[in-house]
Amino acid sequence: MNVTEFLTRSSTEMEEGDKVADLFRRARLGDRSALARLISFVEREKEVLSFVPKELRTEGTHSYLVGITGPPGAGKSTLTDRLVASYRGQDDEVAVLAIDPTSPYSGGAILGDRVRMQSHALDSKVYIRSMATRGSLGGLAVAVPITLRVLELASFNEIIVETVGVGQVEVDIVGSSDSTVVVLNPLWGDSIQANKAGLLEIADVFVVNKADRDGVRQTRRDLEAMLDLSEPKKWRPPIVETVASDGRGVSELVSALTAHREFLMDSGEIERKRQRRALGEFTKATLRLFERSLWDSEEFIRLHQRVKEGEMEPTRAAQEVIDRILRN
Ligand SMILES: Nc1nc2c(ncn2[C@@H]2O[C@H](COP(=O)(O)OP(=O)(O)OP(=O)(O)O)[C@@H](O)[C@H]2O)c(=O)[nH]1
Ligand SMILES: [Mg+2]
Repeated sequence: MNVTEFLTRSSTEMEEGDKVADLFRRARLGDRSALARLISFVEREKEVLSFVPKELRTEGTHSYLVGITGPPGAGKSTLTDRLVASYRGQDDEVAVLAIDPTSPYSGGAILGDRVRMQSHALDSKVYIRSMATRGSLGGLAVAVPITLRVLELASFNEIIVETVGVGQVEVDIVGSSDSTVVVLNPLWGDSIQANKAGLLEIADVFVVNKADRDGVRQTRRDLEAMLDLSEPKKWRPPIVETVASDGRGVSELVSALTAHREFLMDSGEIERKRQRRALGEFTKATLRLFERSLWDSEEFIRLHQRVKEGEMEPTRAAQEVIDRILRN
């Protein structure tokens, strides 16, 4: 089967498409079980976005996307809980996507995250969803952006993505948000670790959480020094001190986010961010689809065998795959 055939849907797939379209309509009206089913489809790598009903597509809904990242245990979930409360105070509908809360780094199980966000468990205007990588980061890189689109189509005002800032995939995911919050703690050597993990480049706002502990001023100085050394940009990330566990500093964080959002709008940067996000999604989805469809191609399997037997040079075989499949 070639790519064209792969993309041509059978009649049963069309029926499934109708079902998915119906789920989208229900999700838009606030049906959480429909939303949950859509996201489960995405996790299982089923196609959903091509079945979004026309009337939902044309509205061009845009949610404000906030990414929260930082080292394990920095207080990301506690802070997320506070942010949710603040947005709910404006009567907004908020979705939270907690990525890989079962990761060995975080030590916090999904249950732990739920507990920390439990103040919103009974609020029908808040939707909290965990997504585990199950070791498949490649899958995650595609599943997260699609899930964010699904949540956007369900018309949440704000979507908060929480992820531990440990690997490139996680950093990429969160770094493509409209506003990215990097959460650090006092005197952990965090700022240096953050630098290594590439967290400094993606930060739009820095939070020094657990400001009830010693070393806040030192950490702030470290961060300021690092910002001074980095290339000057139109937006200099502010540093906000918070005590997420009792709510201190949270309103400053909300103000910093509002200021950044206004900067994005006024400078036109928000459009560029969305374009970059769409293009990244397109590239990743194409590669993923291509990779999956390769194994349905007899031509690919034949060449695979020839490389295995040492009958053909790998790069030449790769070129032939591209020539034959793409020009098909
Ligand atoms: N002292 C103090 N403790 C805090 C503060 N914020 C959060 N904590 C505690 O720090 C621990 C970790 O908080 P979480 O919100 O789960 O941190 P996290 O970054 O989401 O953790 P992972 O998702 O597991 O990486 C919890 O026991 C919180 O109660 C704070 O400002 N001060
Ligand atoms: Mg957490």
